[in-house]
Amino acid sequence: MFSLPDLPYGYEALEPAMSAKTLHFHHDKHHATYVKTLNELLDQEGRSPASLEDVIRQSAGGGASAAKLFNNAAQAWNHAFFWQAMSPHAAKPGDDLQSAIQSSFGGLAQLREAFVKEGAAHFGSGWVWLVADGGKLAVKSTHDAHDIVTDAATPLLVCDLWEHAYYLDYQNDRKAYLEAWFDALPNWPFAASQLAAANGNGQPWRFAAPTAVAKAA
Ligand code: MN3
Repeated sequence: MFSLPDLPYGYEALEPAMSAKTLHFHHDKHHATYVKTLNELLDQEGRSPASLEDVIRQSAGGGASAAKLFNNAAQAWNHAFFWQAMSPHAAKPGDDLQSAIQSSFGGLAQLREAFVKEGAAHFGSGWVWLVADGGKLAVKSTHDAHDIVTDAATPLLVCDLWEHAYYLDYQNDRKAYLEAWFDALPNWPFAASQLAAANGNGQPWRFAAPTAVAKAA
């Protein structure tokens, strides 16, 4: 079964951009429920997959019967990636990442503008991503649970656009949330390691492998 990953920092660590109250609800309730439901669905189907990425790929586009499994698997993955994509330590992109941002967007300010615009304009729930795709960086958004696992692109960063991610701190002002998020929270060293992996240096981040569950005979 898959485990709910711990936050890589304390609940207060991302304040004031993201409150401890938001993180408690978001991690301990929302993310936990996706992981719990995922494990229940896999148990019902008698499946013991090798990785969460396998579950996502196998259930993607699988019609109504696979949709619930896909949604919970993808949301388990997306939230774990989202926690990694944030850091309490404000930093600037390192040299390699900065030069990729420069060549793809013209600079960090232009990336910020594109990221905030894409996220603010995204209709309904979803995610806004910075990805590496075919040697270029790009900003894209996905709907609901949809992720980048089934995509050729490699995700570098993600910001959660579901209301549960920001409503306690920003009410309906998603744009203010995105601006504060981009200015304070991106984990640029993590994004740089994802970019290196996209370029063949090292492995991209993966969800922790499931632990075996002893089955009754
Ligand atoms: Mn969420």
